[in-house]
Amino acid sequence: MSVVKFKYEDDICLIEVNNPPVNAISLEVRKDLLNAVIDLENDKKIKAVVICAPNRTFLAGADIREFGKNIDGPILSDICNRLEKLDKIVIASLHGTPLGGGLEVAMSCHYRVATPDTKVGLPEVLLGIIPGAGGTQRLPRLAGISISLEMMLTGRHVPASEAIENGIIDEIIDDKDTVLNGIKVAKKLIANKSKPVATYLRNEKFINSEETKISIKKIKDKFKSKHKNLFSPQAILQSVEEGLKLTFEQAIKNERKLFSDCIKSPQREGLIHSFFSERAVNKIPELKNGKSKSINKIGVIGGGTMGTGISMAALNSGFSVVMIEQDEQSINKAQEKINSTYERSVSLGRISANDKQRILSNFKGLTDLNSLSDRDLIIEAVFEEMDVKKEVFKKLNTICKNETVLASNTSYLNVNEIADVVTNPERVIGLHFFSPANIMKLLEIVVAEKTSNDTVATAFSLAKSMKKIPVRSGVCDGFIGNRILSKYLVATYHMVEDGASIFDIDRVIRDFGCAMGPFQVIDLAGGDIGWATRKRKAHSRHKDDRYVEIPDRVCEKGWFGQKTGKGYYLYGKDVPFLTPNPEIDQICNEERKRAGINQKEFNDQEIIDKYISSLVLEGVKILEEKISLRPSDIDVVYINGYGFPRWRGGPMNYADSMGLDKVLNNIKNYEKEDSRFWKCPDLLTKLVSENKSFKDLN
Ligand code: 3H9
Repeated sequence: MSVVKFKYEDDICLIEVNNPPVNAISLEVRKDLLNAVIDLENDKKIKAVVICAPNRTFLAGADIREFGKNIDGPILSDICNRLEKLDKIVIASLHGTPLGGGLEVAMSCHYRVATPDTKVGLPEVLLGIIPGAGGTQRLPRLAGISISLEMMLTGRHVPASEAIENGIIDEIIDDKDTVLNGIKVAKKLIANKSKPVATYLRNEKFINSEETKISIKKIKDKFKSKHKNLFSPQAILQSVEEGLKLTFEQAIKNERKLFSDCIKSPQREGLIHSFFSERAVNKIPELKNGKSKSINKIGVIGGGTMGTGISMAALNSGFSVVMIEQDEQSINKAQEKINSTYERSVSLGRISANDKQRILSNFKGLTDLNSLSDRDLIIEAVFEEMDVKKEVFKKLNTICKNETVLASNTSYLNVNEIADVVTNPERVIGLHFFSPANIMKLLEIVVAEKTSNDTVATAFSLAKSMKKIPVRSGVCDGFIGNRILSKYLVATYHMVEDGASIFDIDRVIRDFGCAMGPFQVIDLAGGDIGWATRKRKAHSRHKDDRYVEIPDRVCEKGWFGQKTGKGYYLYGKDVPFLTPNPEIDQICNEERKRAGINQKEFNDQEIIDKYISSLVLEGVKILEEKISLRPSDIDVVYINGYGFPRWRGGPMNYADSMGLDKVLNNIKNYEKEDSRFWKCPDLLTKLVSENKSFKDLN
């Protein structure tokens, strides 16, 4: 069946696109659209054309799966140019999310009508490319240069009410029937004898003036640090700036060239990998038969940083929340924290005072655990200590309804053990939120041995309501994220003891694109947390494991990072960002001496190689043990929870791009120095011997 259908109503031609799920503009759609335009070029009877896509959404952009493949056939840019030059009025009837190529098609039409809930945008920058079908030239002509650049550099989805103010759409009709909306407008325009006005001729907002230069400079300054390392934002700016000096035709050619450069860039590959990986996380076996329970009332136990963050994440999604703390003083403190966070949002204009009141009307802070008896789901966020957690779950077992889902926000502990204290452990699950839980998108959903499919389905549905990115993890110490983190921190300590400077390591990892270096992260989280974990695990450490004492020496001085004003760096009102603690190097030197290490120098590449190798090494073990279902899930965890650069597609994707043989070779070399830590997993050897990559396992 054809993906583009035609209907005729008197002198109006209706073009309906139907390419589920999101009407992506695939080769087939482009072929059909081009044929339609050719027919219309030769048709003298038709006076108006309506393009719409009556299902889920108007065209949501090019078919991203085609990028990087050699595909012969019409290109969207040419179709848009011909569409725009038709001698009949062409109307785009929009609803849903006309994004990227979808908006570019709409902007080549002569009139745009939209339903009120429509959101438009050019999000190509998020995929490492630029709008390649005239978007960089037509959007500025409709909306002006500043607004267009801001839209293209952020990829933001702009609601219809704003789009009409900016001139991107012409009319909003409060009727969901996108076909009727289009026909209604077509009839009106024919009756008014309106003539088609091509967007490329509308130059009044696209002028190469001094004022324009100043606006562009302001935008460049605003996005400079955000887009450091990124290729496509520069190409977007270049296309617009150069377009100002070129004819429209030349500007389109220039845009096409820049688009092709972006397509070839590894950043495009990394970002598109990230896009599809974030959608693949929902493809898990439990969701095939699991049925989500209805969740309205949530209980949160613990009012610390995690408990308050989780409560706010739930409140923001409209859930009723009861939070439990041990005593009045603690609950008041937690309530005050929540209140002040919303107060700040009001003062920043993010929400209204009424919104705050409405959200907080769903919140109660109490001290009696029995108050949780009516809750549909409870998230425990108490102290990270097995006995404390078990005690809480034992009590919940007697207090809660049988069908209440019981979740633990543990970041390391064994969820099977926690589940065992409950009569029906199939309702127990781990929900590992990341701090601040009301902001961070990642949610590791830890499926224990006896967790039922329905409980898993409920957790995934909760994540969706909270607009989180859920990743399924099996049970192990630290799950996917923290288990890899532990490995990589130890690898980092080894490097430091071997002679690398802490500040060089942080710089190199930041330059690689990570949000922060490992020692900055430790200072932010508090060095005492890792110290407590190291002490907890000391008895289970093998006598032959290499143990570096440098971080312990730092903690023994009471230097826990930001919270104590001193850690690996110094903190304070007048202290510049990233000022090294001058005593750290001395501690490192003393420890190297004590451990009898012959110091060596590390270059930047050696630091990155060890960093990536340690992430991949543990990642592969996690795959072997089936803790993670696929490499791309590990990528999603690292991008959304640990500041790994999205444009590198996550550590496993980056390893693929390096070549797994090179990663294996590095690990084998390190194995010669420390065979316990760097023991090479069989799966990696197997993949290399079969000439495969992690992509093959996704
Ligand atoms: C572009 O247009 C370049 C142009 O300048 C042209 C140059 C020549 N292609 O997100 P969902 C799949 S670049 C292929 O779960 P939602 C997605 O993988 C493009 N597939 O739904 C998923 O598949 P599955 C610019 C796509 O309702 C399914 O559709 N456009 C595409 O939460 C449902 O997706 C964009 O960047 C695509 N373009 O959100 C828009 N889009 O079910 C990207 C989606 O097998 N898309 N899929 O997992 C989005 O932002 C969201 O998907 C959207 C719907 C808001 C549309």
